[in-house]
Amino acid sequence: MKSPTALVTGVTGQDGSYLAELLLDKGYEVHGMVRRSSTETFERIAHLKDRIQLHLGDLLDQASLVTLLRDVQPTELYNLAAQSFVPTSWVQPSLTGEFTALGVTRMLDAVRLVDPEIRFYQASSSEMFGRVQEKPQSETTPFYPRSPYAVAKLYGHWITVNYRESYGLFAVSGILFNHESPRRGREFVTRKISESVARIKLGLQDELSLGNLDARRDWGYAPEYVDAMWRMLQLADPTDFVIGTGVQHSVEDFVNAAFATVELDPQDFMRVDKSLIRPAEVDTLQANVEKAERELGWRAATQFTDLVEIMVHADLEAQERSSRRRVGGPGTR
Ligand code: NAP
Ligand code: F7E
Repeated sequence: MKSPTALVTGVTGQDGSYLAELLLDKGYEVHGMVRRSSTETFERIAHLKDRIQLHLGDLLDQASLVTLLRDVQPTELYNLAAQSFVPTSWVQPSLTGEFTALGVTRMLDAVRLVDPEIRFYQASSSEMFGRVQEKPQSETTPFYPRSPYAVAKLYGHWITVNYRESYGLFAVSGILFNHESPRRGREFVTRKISESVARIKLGLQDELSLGNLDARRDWGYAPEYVDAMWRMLQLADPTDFVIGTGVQHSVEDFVNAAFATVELDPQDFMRVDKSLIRPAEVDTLQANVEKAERELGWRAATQFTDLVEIMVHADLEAQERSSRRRVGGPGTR
């Protein structure tokens, strides 16, 4: 019997790389969509390159998506590609809408035209709850997006629901709260902190500049979250899920835990940079994970302090490795 076949958009990103690993472990034939770039961005999937098949495609280009589905003939499609950094969405609001909102319609139309039996996962976001209308947030909490990114994600969410209801597609939306790892992009706050703390410990950097330290997030460990995505596509009927830990912490808590990991005092290195404060902030997010626990049998396992330690230790190792390649090597504080 042919192995199940999965196509992952955004395979070069944090989640795409972990999802590709999970699907390979489960015996899937794994295909990834990548966009053309003058410099390859395959760092996160370098270790998988002999086991997955990569294809050119872009969320901006409808024909490339239709051709891709015809070529790959996937049984499952995970749409993880997006312009995913919230601050950039104020600088490039229209482009964010093209990728993160209309890109979902293009992908759903490709599914509808090529093979409506394909099971479709849409990477929705807790940012859609924005100025929260209820605490904690569940699948039935009203949305109030606070950035062009969140508005675009909300469109992607509703078009997924709409194509499920209009055309009977097996299309689900996973409303994922923040999830982090050593593969997180360096511009997101957790990775910015873990990398900076590692560099400060090694004497490679003097200070850490951050914006709003009071924002509270429900931070989990990314490899666990891609398992929830897979579980959603194995259900008998398509339905949407909130995925998170159910526990929230502030940015300041993350800073304190990260410096504690390397036994340094944050007061000696922290600086607040007002230019990093957003035009509209999401102050607090916390998931209500009852539905996921009940219907997916999924629950986050990694606790906050363990997540912080995993990230700081990974960045210490990465910085030490790259320093060894430079003459002299690092010291420690
Ligand atoms: P990420 O690391 O920023 O990865 C984004 C991926 O999208 C990259 O592979 C990127 O490719 C690709 N991409 C961007 N624009 C594209 C386009 N026009 N055509 C094709 N590919 C394109 O994001 P992530 O953290 O893994 O998140 C995965 C998804 O979940 C995203 O949709 C994000 O918005 C959503 N999400 C994330 C979180 C979270 O906490 N991580 C929470 C909720 C929802 P390049 O390598 O070429 O740039
Ligand atoms: O910010 C505050 C910032 O950029 C978290 C994306 O994956 O999760 C992510 O979006 C908080 C915000 O993530 C800095 O103001 C303070 O309140 O790590 P972040 P995000 O905006 O929550 C959601 C679920 C997604 O869907 C997104 O794709 O931290 N903060 N100082 C800072 N944030 C950053 N980036 N940099 C700072 O210096």
